[in-house]
Amino acid sequence: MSNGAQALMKTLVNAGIDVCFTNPGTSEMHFVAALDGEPKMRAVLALFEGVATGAADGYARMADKPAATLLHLGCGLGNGLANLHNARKGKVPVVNIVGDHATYHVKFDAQLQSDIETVARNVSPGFVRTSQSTAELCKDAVDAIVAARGLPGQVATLILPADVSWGEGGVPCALPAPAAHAVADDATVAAIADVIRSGKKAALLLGGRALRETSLLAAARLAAHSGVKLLADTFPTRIERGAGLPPVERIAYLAELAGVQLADIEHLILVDSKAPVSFFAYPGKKSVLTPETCTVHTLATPEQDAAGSLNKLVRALGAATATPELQPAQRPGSPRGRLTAEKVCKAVGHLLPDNAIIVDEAITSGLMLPAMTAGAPRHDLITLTGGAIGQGLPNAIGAAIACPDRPVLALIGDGTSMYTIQSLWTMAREKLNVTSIIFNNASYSVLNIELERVGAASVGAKAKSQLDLNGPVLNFAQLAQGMGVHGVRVSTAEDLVKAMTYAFSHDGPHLIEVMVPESLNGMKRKVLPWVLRSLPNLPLPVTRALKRKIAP
Ligand SMILES: Cc1ncc(C[n+]2csc(CCOP(=O)(O)OP(=O)(O)O)c2C)c(N)n1
Ligand SMILES: [Mg+2]
Repeated sequence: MSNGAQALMKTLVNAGIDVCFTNPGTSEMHFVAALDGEPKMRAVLALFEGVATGAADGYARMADKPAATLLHLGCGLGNGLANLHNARKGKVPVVNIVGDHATYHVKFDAQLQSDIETVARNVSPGFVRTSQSTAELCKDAVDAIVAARGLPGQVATLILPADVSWGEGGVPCALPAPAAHAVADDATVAAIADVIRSGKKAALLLGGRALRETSLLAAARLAAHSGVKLLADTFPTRIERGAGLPPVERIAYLAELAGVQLADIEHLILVDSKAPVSFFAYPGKKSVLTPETCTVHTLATPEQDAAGSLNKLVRALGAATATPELQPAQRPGSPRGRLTAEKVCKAVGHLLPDNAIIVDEAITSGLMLPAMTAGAPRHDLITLTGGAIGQGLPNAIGAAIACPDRPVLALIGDGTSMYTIQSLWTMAREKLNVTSIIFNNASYSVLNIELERVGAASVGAKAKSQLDLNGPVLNFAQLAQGMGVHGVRVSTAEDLVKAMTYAFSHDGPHLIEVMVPESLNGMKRKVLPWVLRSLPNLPLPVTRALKRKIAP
């Protein structure tokens, strides 16, 4: 005879969910106790819920299946919200198990009583359920897992009252076979094939799963055969790139630069993506980034099989034998001298190990990363899908657990790293092969740029100090050591190369704090808004050259 928690544990493991990122409390104690009876479940403690949820996100991006989180009531779930938001935007499957008070205790409005479902709905609109009985619990769990791992993936939240968890009579349930995913129908493929044949300027915008190898190769065949341009979402959930894979240009973060990329596109064909809009609204600027003359088509929705749909289009156009353009292997040389963010990106391109996973939350310090790593050995790149910072370090935990044989390199801004810095402790405890590079520019640098761009009237000392991390300057090498992670601080390219070489050849987590000036400071920061404003009035070749300079 099992209690609810034991049966739930079996159900999860039988469904292939064998990692759970936890931050438990009293209402989750039976679930915690059930861990001992289930050797197949790996439980990973995080010291803040945002670490647990971000780790589950990073895990699923790399494992292509969900992990579970174990969170403590509404407040624990709320602490984990930002990274669940990023998972939702990235269409990443996550199964939240949120403990709750016993059903009969709710009416007393005890200290931790809160409306969990309302918190959950924000990030798991497709599945929120409070399980009502031990007998039904595992059926509820199966429904949550099915919801999470469908296409598109989503965050599913199962709320587990303590008495449902400790009650006897739990019955493990099995998962139904996964549903087959539809490919684009014949009419859609024929219509898009006609658009491409028309000779008008067309681009494929690839997002979601369309940024994996099979889809990329199909898209590159279409590009080689018919001249369609390949574009990728600004912030991919996971993109496979590097030497031997088709290169794809990502839509720029800065709306003005995205405008340059899309200026002459007459037909934009979406593949598991959506028509691009600017990250924020700015006074007097458009939200929609496609030109008014551009028609948007959908080859495959996020519910559909992107690779299957692309290959169907390849066949329709007779492009199956076209030779896709592949990125040649090429690395930048070793950087020298006083560090800048660009030199750090150069060192990454110079040294990136084979088959690495890069987590990019470097914000302004990562501007040169795509160009510097374009021809590096094949790797996966994970990015900040939902714009809620504090994702990178937790994602690195999840990626390292999903892929224990692959090196993980997390490139993180100093500001963003502090949202979920507790990640370092979990990395140490789990002995994960993660190298974190923290860009210490002592600033929320990007917000200085945004301050200029939104056209805020006058900017005084009090305003500026809200974006400044200069007093006291954080010491990340020491923070790392305090959490059991080997940490060093470097200021020169030579020391960085040494530290990276050491980190890549020694197991366990490493942190390298790079002391860098802001990428866009002084003159560059002053000129940028002016350059961006003038782009629409310049000839296209000039704007393209400027785009390459600012964000290659
Ligand atoms: C959850 C959340 N809080 C706040 C912000 C606003 N925000 C965006 S970037 C940023 C600072 C990033 O600073 P840092 O990581 O140091 O990168 P830098 O700009 O210096 O390159 C902040 C506070 C956000 N995007 N998400
Ligand atoms: Mg910074």
